[in-house]
Amino acid sequence: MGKTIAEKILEAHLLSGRMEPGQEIGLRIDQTLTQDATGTMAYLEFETMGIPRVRTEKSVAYIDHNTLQSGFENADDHRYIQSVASKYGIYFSRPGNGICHQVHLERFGKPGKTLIGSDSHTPTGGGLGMLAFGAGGLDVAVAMGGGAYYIQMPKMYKVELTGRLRPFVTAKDISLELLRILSVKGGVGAIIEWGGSGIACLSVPERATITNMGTELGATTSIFPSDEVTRAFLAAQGREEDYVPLSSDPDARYDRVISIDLDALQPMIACPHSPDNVVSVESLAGTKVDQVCIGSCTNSSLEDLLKVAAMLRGKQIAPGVSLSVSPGSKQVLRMLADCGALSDILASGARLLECACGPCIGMGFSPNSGGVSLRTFNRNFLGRSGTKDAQVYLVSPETAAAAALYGCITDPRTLGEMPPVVMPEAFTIDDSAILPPAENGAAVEVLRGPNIKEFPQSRPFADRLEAELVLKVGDNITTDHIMPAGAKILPYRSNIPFLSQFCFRVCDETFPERARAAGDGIILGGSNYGQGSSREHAALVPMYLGIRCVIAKSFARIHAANLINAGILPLTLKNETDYDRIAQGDKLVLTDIRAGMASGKVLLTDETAGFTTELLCSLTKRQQAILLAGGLLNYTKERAV
Ligand code: MIC
Ligand code: SF4
Repeated sequence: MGKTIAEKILEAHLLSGRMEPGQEIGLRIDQTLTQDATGTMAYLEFETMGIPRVRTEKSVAYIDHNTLQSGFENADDHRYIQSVASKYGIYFSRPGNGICHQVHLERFGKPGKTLIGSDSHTPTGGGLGMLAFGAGGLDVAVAMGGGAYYIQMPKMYKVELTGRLRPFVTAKDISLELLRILSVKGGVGAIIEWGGSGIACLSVPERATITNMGTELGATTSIFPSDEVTRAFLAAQGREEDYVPLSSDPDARYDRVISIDLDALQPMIACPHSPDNVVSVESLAGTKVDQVCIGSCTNSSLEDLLKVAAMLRGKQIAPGVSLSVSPGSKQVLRMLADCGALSDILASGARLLECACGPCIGMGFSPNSGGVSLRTFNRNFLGRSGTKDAQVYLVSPETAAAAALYGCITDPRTLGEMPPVVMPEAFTIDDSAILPPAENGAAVEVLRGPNIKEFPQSRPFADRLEAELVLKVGDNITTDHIMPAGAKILPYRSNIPFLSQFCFRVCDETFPERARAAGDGIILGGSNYGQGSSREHAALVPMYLGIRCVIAKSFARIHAANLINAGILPLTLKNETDYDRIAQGDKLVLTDIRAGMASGKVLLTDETAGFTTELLCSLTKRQQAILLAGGLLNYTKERAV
């Protein structure tokens, strides 16, 4: 039988397991990436493994999230990561060099290779034909040490594009349209392959916008074929030798096929507070806008910003709008400067921000109270911008530029002709901000600052757990609810005790205190619990606060893995109606946990409500052993001796 692109790459990297849906498979990982907000933890974990040098083909440490330095914390963390990278054989991309996914695409990504990154948007690499996964920091640490990366064999979905994008309709609109069709849960358990005649008109950065936002669908990853478009991109980056062609077989089998007709597509917009809350831009035209932000790993390529510059050229932004532009990389910024497009952007009244995540993760540029912000980003979760009552919408760079000019949501197609944009034949190559590791790592001293606190210790599982249900939450809880980010909190990503004060505060201000007071605790969630970021802090911090188990209708993939790695037991409701019977504050008892882990069913007694019910526990043998050892770090250490 024919194979999909993903199946071909999986097969070539298979270390264990059978490639049958739902089975756990172990994969050899060629490349890893980290960013600073998850990187400090990943490197602390790597250090405890006692491995002298990474065993991957290429590992890169980026600094792009925590770049505001309003105290010693971020600066110390940057210095720690730089020294650790140099010691253990990891390339170091300096702050200011750009957003990890954009730089990785430009300088390191290779078709046919596997990549895992401690950031949920690592699937951006799928735009180049890589099989790229977001993962928790501990999984990345293990892969750097040469260990396998485990996933459940996903289903295969295909999105067939026909026709051509019309002027002012973009790759971002394709992503938003798919989110409208599938929702933030629609890609769970699947790899999405993109194909059809319509992909020929999409450049690699446009494809990367689409694979980037596959994360918002909950997909395991997304991938495009590697074709002449890929070759041309790699050649323009001076890396044509990295090109290999990749396509699916004509008789490859897909579990689901979705078609999108590009000729009929129009500009789309995701409304507050979820990326799948999508309508047409046209339907919201005239809504007043206070702020527009262009950038993030979704839409900060040279091509995106040349289009924005062309639309802004010779014009002024509306007086009521504040516009920020954050180029995705130093390469993008230098090329904008060299061709004069930067000048067009600045002359329009835009504010230029660093080549970093910036406002996307609430690091500056928070909207005014109740403000309407249009962003070219991928997430508009409640509170993520740093202003809890802000109304954040997600759009394409073209729709963003149109809103900045007119001060209200504007369908860019009403602006007349799209000014022509010509992409240069070759990109400017300047890798001076990517520092190679030391030849002799043993001689490098790792530099630590006082903000780096100890990794919290999790405990092995006993057979019985008596605990209070300390929090009950609804569907689609994101990691931004569990462990918020933003300028005030993000500098403390290596300080779990400090972070713990902010856990779940978007939902319930009293949670951290109540959880601590309760001792052992349990959380009850709805469906798709833990969607969003790969931050393992959303598991480590609850673990630090005493959470031993999370019960939900269903879990997001990376978060479920992070819970297990942190030694927290994820259980799913067998009868969804039990959700309504269990109340916050109830005393819960789980019995025969060990046997239940093996049989797939754990008994729960709600002593307060007075009933007993069965919960599902779908753990592989490896995951059971991790939980019984008290988390992946303990498990890895136990096996090393
Ligand atoms: C995000 O977009 O939420 C982040 C910040 O990039 C996270 C990683 C993190 O929390 O550090 C992600 O997507 O994984
Ligand atoms: Fe950075 Fe935002 Fe991309 Fe996350 S989604 S990596 S915060 S730009």
